[in-house]
Amino acid sequence: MAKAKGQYRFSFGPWNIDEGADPFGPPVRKPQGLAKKIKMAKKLGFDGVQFHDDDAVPDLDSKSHAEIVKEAAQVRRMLDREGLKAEFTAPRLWFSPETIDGAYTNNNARLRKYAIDRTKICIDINNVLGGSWIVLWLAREGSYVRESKNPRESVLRIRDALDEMLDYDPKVRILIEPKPNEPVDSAIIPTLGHAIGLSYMTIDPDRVGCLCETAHSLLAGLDPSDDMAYALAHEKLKSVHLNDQGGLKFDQDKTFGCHNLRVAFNQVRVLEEYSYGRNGEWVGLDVKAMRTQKQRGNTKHLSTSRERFLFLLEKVCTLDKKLEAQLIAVRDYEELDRYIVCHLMGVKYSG
Ligand code: 3MF
Ligand code: MG
Repeated sequence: MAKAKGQYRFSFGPWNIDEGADPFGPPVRKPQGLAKKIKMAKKLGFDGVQFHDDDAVPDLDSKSHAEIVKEAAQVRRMLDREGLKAEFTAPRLWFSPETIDGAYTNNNARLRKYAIDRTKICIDINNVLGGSWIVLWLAREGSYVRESKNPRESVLRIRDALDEMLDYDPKVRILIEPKPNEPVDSAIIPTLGHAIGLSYMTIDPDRVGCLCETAHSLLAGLDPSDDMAYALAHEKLKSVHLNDQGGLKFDQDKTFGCHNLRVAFNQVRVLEEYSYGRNGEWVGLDVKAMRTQKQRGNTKHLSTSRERFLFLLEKVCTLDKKLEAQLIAVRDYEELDRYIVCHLMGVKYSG
């Protein structure tokens, strides 16, 4: 049964309001603190915030466990005051000197231990924040030089790391956010299919799901709505990072639907058709403002992405399903295509 419209809850992370730096140039906008970003969320129509462990507790490697818990509790109070919820916390395992050559797949045992210890702290922070899951974007679990890492061993090391997390906290739920490349040339877990396969290798597959990001599927040459459908068929689609991407380039994190409205429509459609959100799943928007954007309007990409999701939801709900079924029954897919495009463009369709 289709879910009533307007019941979606939206979330984003503090990194989605940024200063516009890129590998070729410095920041162009003023930084805004976490407290300010949390305050802005509600006004922008969002109900949830996503975190990296060190978004909630900056410089956490230099702090005691008690200090970490105390600071996380302060962030929890900020959220409570605004009527917001934490969606998830993700360990930032790609920034420190310890994770230059990867986290769970690092060739050095001492550095692999750093990654596990840091993840356990992230789980503790998430519990204080009240987040539903932890998210693993396996940023540096891969190689630049094929021979530098054992790819089979790496899969088993990531599995062992997942098992250790599941064992550490019997309630923790883990989502894998796969991405085929960037920053590494070649990722060990590049797609949702890999992530789901890996989940079944763990000691508790029911607590391991996935997060599908539009741009990451596109970078793997896949259709994001098909990827979502695949994860839905496994009952493992627990979060999404909607955005857009102009083909096989760097990860652009463009405003949802700005590049390919039809691909965006099909993502909204598959989520709506299978009642995504009914069990507390959020619609996350992992979008970035263009570097050209001035300070004013530095959150427009967030409100526009949300607005576009809702416009497309309207298109999903007003699609003539009977006509669609008739055209499928007679195998007139040319006509089906014509109808869908008329519908999306808002022009009158005459059969
Ligand atoms: C990279 C990403 C990341 C993750 C984030 C939370 C910085 O391409 O998409 O954003 O979404 O780390 O898992
Ligand atoms: Mg993402």
